[in-house]
Amino acid sequence: MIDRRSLITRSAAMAATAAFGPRLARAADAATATLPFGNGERPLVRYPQKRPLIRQTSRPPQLETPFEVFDEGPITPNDAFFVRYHLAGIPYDLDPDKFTLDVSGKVDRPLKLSLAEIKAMPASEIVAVNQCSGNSRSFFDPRVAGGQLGNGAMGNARWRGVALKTVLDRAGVQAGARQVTFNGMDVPIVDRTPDFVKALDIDHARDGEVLLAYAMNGEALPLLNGFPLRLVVPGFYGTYWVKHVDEITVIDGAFDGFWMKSAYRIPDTDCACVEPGAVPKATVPINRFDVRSFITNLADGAKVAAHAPLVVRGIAFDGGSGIRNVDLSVDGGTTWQDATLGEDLGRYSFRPWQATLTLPPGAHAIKVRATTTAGETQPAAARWNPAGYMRNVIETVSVTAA
Ligand SMILES: Nc1nc2c(c(=O)[nH]1)N[C@H]1C(S)=C(S)[C@@H](COP(=O)(O)O)O[C@H]1N2
Ligand SMILES: [Mo]
Repeated sequence: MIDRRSLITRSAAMAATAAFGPRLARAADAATATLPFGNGERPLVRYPQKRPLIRQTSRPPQLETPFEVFDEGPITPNDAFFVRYHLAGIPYDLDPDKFTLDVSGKVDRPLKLSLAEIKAMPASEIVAVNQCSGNSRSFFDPRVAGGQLGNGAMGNARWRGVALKTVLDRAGVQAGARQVTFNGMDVPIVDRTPDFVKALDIDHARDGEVLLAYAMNGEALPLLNGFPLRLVVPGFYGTYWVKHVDEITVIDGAFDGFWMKSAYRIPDTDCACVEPGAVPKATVPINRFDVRSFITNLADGAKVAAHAPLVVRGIAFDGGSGIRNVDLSVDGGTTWQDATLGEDLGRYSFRPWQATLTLPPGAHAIKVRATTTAGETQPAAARWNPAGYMRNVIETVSVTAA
């Protein structure tokens, strides 16, 4: 998805960094990526601890992962992991030695835990996909407002931290507790922006899988992915994965802050969809991922060899049932051929898959479809909702064999 010319411009900029230092390099850094939709050109920009990523917005930073990264393997490298913020006041200077996590509300023993105390608690690890609700929003037709994301607002990492349950148990949740709220250290820079606070139901918060993570792929969290501590909610959309989390409050009602009550809501219908352009009658908070699959080694428009084995590979994932199978079709979805699933890193992880096709000369549309162990699969036609969430249509990559 990065065109050749941008790659060249980028290498020139990187060479300039090496030779002249960042100041000159910044001037030379005109690299762009072109996402496959109208007005899809975006600058490739380098932030601290990150390789060049596709910049969607700068204040607050929203950085998308270039899609070819997903072909590097099922784990997304930290320096390529996407970044999404709602608030521009990011805690750039936070001192991990002074960091504390407050746990209060309907608990017997309010806690104030240092990072060292958190790291001294029993650790757990889980491989899980973090995906923004609006991943792939730019492909909605009719188009919808919001960050015009391609398919790169997702990533898969091995998270390490303490189970939220362990911390809540230490605080002693009181009878009548209904939800737990999470607030991070980032702050709005204009008064009218509400602070970013999210809530989970008490049983979900205590399921043992939700983590307070301090490490990602064996390293401290990158600053822009929530250093020093973030919530990891396996199978749930990224909006719940509160970064720089330092305030946890147990409450006896349903939290009604802006980011739960007004934002991040989906139509209350089986498909979380409505007729294109329609306004949903009722909505509920967005929650678990639907199932998706992608081809990662062939870009749209690729030229491939005819009558020769063509390796097609990619990833599939869902909200936690796990992937049962992945199929490919080259006849518009009439017949499907099984792909071989790769390494199983757990039911919340990207599942790699691979297949070999042999194509006659001509134009071909390769479709990929995943099915979960619960029998859920992807729709042939895209669903629509006004916020541009949960896209999971069967993806198609067009290639020419010669
Ligand atoms: N503190 C804080 N946490 C946050 C957000 C935010 O704006 N502030 N955005 C959420 C959203 S919508 C997403 S998709 C994920 C993105 O995680 P990442 O930036 O590590 O990729 O962070 C979530 N956690
Ligand atoms: Mo998001």
